[in-house]
Amino acid sequence: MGLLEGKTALVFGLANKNSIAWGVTQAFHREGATLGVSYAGEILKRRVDPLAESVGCDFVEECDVSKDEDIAAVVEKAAERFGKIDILVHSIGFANRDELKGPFYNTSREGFHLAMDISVYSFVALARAFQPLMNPGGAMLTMTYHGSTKVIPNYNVMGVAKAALEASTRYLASDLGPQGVRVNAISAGPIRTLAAAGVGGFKSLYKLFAEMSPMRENVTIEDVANTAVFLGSNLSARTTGEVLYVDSGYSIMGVPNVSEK
Ligand code: NAD
Ligand code: 0WE
Repeated sequence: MGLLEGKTALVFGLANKNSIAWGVTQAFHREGATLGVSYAGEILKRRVDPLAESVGCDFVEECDVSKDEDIAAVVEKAAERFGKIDILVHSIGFANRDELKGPFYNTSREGFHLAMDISVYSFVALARAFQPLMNPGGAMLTMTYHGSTKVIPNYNVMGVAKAALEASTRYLASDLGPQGVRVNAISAGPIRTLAAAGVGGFKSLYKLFAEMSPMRENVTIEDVANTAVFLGSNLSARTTGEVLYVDSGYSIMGVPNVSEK
């Protein structure tokens, strides 16, 4: 029997087959969950529709999380279709490309606001909007990165946004705990997704990761997805407000393994 049998999950942030959200969707399907997916805009529909179809998911909704009316519309449709839901996955982040290079102090006011709105506030807004639909024993999940607590060159305003996202996870966990809903974050190592494409220095960062992490291996969307299964399932019944690292141990290292060189 699947670990998510009898549970309904909504996954936000599907863009293409490389998306962490797609890994999560596939793993949830494998574990027997009933699924709904959401994507950002019209242009992604062409990619997302066939992916959803391949896992027998016919709840596929467009939702730009910067628009309150879009969020309200998905809530209404989800209530109509599923009644209650058990798992909500937030796998969304965005900053303007020009904020992800050069000194952090060059972050514009507008760029700061945008990154915080799409990457942080959207999780708070989704949590509020879906809270009335959540079954007790339910779980909410978001995706974060080590740049929240340590400086990763060029990650800049996204690092600040991830710090706020992790703090939001704790506040939401405190709010929703009494109704039996858990809220956790997964901190994934670097993965080649759309959100990593064209990021200056990503390639060397990716390579360094495999060399420096205790397990000497990069992280896949399947690795992240299996942890999402755990955090969405009853196996993690008493874990909430946590940031769980899926990073081959990278973040525990103080210096690289110089003895190997
Ligand atoms: P991705 O590009 O596949 O996913 C990012 C998603 O955010 C896309 O589907 C995009 O459409 C969506 N999005 C952007 N603006 C939106 C909006 N206004 N409304 C709705 N959706 C919007 O890349 P990914 O790597 O799968 O990213 C998913 C999450 O994982 C992000 O929060 C990212 O920060 C986080 N993360 C990624 C990595 C990595 O190395 N790839 C590592 C750790 C954490
Ligand atoms: O969270 C992320 C992705 C963040 C991201 C990336 C982009 C690139 C394209 C947010 N917005 C945009 N906007 C774009 O226009 N990661 C953890 C992956 C990532 O992004 C980096 C990294 C790593 C790792 C950016 C700079 C340095 C390292």
